[in-house]
Amino acid sequence: DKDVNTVDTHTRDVDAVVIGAGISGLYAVYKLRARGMSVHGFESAAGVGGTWFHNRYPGARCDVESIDYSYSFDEDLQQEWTWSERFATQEEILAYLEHVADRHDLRSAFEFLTRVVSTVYDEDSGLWTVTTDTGRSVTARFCIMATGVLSATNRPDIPGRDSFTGESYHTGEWPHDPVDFAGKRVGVIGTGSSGIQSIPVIAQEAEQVVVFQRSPNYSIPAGNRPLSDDEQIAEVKATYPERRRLARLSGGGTPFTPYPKGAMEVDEAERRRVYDEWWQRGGYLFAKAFPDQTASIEANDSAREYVESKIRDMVNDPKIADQLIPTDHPIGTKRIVTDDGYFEAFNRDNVALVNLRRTPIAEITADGVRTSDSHYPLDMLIFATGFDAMTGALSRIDIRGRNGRTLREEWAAGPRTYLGLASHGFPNMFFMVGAGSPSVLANMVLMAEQQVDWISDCLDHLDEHNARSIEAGEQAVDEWGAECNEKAAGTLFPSANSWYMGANIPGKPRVFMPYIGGFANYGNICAEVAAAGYKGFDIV
Ligand code: N01
Repeated sequence: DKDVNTVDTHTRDVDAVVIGAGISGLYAVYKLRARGMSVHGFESAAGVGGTWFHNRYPGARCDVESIDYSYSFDEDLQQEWTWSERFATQEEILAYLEHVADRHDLRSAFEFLTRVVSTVYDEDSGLWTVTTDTGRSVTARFCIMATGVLSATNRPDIPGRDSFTGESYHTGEWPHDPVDFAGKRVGVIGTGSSGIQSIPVIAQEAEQVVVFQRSPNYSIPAGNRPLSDDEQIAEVKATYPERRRLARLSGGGTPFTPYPKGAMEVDEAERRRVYDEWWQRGGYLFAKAFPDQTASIEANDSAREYVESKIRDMVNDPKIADQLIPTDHPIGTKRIVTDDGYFEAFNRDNVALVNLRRTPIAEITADGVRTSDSHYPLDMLIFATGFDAMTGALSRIDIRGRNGRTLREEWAAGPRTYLGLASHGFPNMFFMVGAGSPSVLANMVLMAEQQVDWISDCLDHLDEHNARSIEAGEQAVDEWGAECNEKAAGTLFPSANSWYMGANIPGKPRVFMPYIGGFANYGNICAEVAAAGYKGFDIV
């Protein structure tokens, strides 16, 4: 099996450890090696791919167009690889990442099936000691935390959760062997992106699907289609550099900009025309049709009403439609789901909606789910219950910086970073695509490239100055936190109980975690900090 470890497993010291072999970790290995550094990677899974390794549930796709959700660093790769669909399946994205890993010999850096349990900084030596669940320890000067932002799965503590004796899965830890739904009664808990993508696909095969919905979500049909037109593909490839340039200038890392006027600055007919156009484009980008849509409640209401009427058109039973329409958050302040046939699935005889706001789950039993008014017998129970997002993968590692201070302590009231890249007290440790950066609000692939390129330049700078370490200054962290909060406060996002806010995990601090000032702005700020000699960082 090519996924199994090929690296030598002797303890050795390296220039950098990269934790995680997803999109950002793979590129980090590539780039650091290109600088002549020795790199050792750790990955808890059996292969590369991160998110795309784990999320194999039926219907899993990316909601960013495949031609944009791909690396730009290798022009030959960009020209040679041809995506088969507008929105790629998990399978195709994983095949792509495996191809990239092989093309650049990236697997050889990684020790797979190895989970990092701690990273401890020693001030005297200036080294991090990275220890794994297999008992290995590696020392390194730099630590790149490419641990993913939607990677620590959340199985809520529902009474009786572990007593179910049928098949049980979490969408984010989906098995590699095919799951057979035929003739089975399947319960799905959760109606976020994972639930909404999988429910219509499961419904085609299963005898019955029972959807346990606590909060309805906005979802917009993807408008997916095959990319089989050679002329179109040739056109994209010929204009790739321009497409990437526009993506880097955008708010979200894809080559799209909102309509040039606000939703309330145009008349009803023009507004409708714009919404129609963005509806046709498909998916979550609808949240960005007008620039003020997630900042002004009036603008937001116009988008919400448009989508509500679409949902009513798609669902035959008006009583079911009512329950599928969110009432608890402005549209777009939770990630709008990009679906394929979700609402129509409720027109099928074999799909039932259980509204947990009316009849909450009392317990999970050996053979089903009991709500306050019924027992639903099930053969399979699927947890589409999401993740301890953005900070969960880091807080599951015992990270100790200067003076033995843990990252858990440092971030107890919410993530504290400078530019999302570094934290005070944790020299030579870089966080990839996480809290304090545009992260999940941007195209993850370009996001990862931007940060890794910045880190690589930063390491050049350290070398040029014979510096031993770089650390985020305390004041810079405070100011960046204030900047992130201020940006979020200017939007409607903090009003939603979203995972962006940490609201889905009991006890987690309520802080809007990503930087919402835009992908291009963020890139400019990072570039300015570098140009000013890494202003705000302490370099010694
Ligand atoms: O997770 P979620 P997800 N009892 O947290 C419910 C990306 N992604 O895996 O809202 C009952 O969104 C919870 O209910 P509530 C994307 O960024 C992208 O679906 O807390 N229900 C909610 O309905 C996405 O936003 C794609 O009331 C419980 C659901 O579980 C992010 O990943 C595909 C519960 C969790 O939804 C996470 O998506 C997949 C309980 N105790 C994922 N606890 C693409 O399309 C939780 N829930 C690219």
